[in-house]
Amino acid sequence: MNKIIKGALFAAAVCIPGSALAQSWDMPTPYSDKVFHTANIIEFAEEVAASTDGAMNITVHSAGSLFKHPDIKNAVRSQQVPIGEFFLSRLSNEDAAYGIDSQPFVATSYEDAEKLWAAQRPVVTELLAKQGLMPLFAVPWPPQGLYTANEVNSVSDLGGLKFRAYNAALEKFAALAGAAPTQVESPDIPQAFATGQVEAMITSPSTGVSSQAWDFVETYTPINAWVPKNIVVVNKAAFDSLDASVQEAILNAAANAEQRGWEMSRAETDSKTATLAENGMNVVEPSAELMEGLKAIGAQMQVDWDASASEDAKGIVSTYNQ
Ligand code: PCA
Repeated sequence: MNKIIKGALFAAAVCIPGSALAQSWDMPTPYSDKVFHTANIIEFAEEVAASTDGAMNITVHSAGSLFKHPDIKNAVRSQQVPIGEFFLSRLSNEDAAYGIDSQPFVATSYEDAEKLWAAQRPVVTELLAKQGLMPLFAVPWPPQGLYTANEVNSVSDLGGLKFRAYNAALEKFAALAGAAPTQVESPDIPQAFATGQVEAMITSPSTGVSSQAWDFVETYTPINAWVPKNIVVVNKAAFDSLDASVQEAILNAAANAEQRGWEMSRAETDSKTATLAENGMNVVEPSAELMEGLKAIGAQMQVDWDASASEDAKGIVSTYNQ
């Protein structure tokens, strides 16, 4: 009897590090496993598990499999899940500050995007804190380019095209160019083209490759119009309930993921554009006329953004322009 009790106690004791104290977090993300953002997040989760000796295990549920993209932020806010990833500028309807990275021709290079994020981060952090959320890291997509069946020489060539959009800013940009925008999540792009729901889009070379754009369009024009970001946020109450050492491990892994993600993104710009060409797409430099027309639309959108922005949001742009 005594022996059995001792045995049971011993078993419980050895279980403690592995199970009794171990935390498991589910993490919904919107994009597929083929996308570098997802690979980066999986590495983040692995680093957290390794550096906490298995005390914190984050399971990544990619491609909108646990929560659909539009629901991820509120799922984290309401503690249905403690952590998640989403496209930051999707929140622009809540505050213009979230959308500045998707405004056409504000920040079009990685250098500018870094400067913009440095200015945007404190404002976004404060806004998210009001909802009990805390940003962990943000990673940009490569600069956004134009996918069409035919060569586009001026804005008028976009007139009437059924255009895939992924947020309000792109919807507006496409509409102002005379196209007909429709919201489609990235995992649904091939289906949307195949069924004729859309016939053109603006997105990164990364998403062009992961959706195999060569199956449905022939031309890629790198207009490099903006450099939008994904953000990973955590529920602050869930984070605060963790041991200090686990919190530190998460923050360290997040800082590493941010740095690694920006490097991955930079590397993808050229490598994925090359993949588009290898698969038969014409990669065409934009004409001066096209760029002029698109920039005029961007300038109009920036006037509207300004009119809808809070003082704090406008402060992002003045800090960025300094
Ligand atoms: N890919 C995502 C967002 C921006 C990008 O490059 C998409 O197309 O949905």
